[in-house]
Amino acid sequence: MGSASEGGSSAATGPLDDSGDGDDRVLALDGDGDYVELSDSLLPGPVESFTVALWFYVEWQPEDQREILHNGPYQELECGIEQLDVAEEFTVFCGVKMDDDWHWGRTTYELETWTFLAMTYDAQTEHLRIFKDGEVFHSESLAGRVPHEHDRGSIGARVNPPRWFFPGRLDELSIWDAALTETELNALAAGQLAPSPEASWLAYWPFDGSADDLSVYANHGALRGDAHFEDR
Ligand SMILES: [Ca+2]
Ligand SMILES: [Ca+2]
Repeated sequence: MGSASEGGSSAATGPLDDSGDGDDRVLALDGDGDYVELSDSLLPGPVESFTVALWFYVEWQPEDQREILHNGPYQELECGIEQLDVAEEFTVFCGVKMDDDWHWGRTTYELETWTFLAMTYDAQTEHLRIFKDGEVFHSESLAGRVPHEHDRGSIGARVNPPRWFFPGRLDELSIWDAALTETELNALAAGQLAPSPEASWLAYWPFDGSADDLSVYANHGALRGDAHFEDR
């Protein structure tokens, strides 16, 4: 996967429209007061295993940390971007807090490039893995409990008070009740993975003109600031 795989691969081309209606749009955030406030937690209840997956595109990297998604302060789950030093090392990170300890993965990303990010936790194998464009950049043996306290989730900022606004575009944010395999993640990146008996949506925000969650949990988002939708 990644930029080396051209021709038919999705990772090099960005989010794909799997609805067939030609109406694939993306959430556009200007990095100044724009975000999506969810009506409920990112994880709707107790889960053993999970996957969080999304496409992101950064317009410009601020000097401070900015959020892709966040849940807290009790059910802590977070992905974001951060400039580590003046060497223009732009990084993307994801983490989950389990049994009171944060577990993080971090890697570099390219500006103005659609990038597919995924974090999986498999309770059977006790393994946390984080992927960029289908490649693992963090792998950790981890036994513990995924937090499930009720909490307010947000996309593109941290809330209470709103801050750390994401400067770019987000698309196809999905959360699953299983740890997707690499094959499944590649299919998801290609817009070809649908919920099944093995893996179901805990949430799905396609951002095709609204911040509605198309899963049965209906954790709909409200647009704040100038958040809007653009063609991919
Ligand atoms: Ca979309
Ligand atoms: Ca704004």
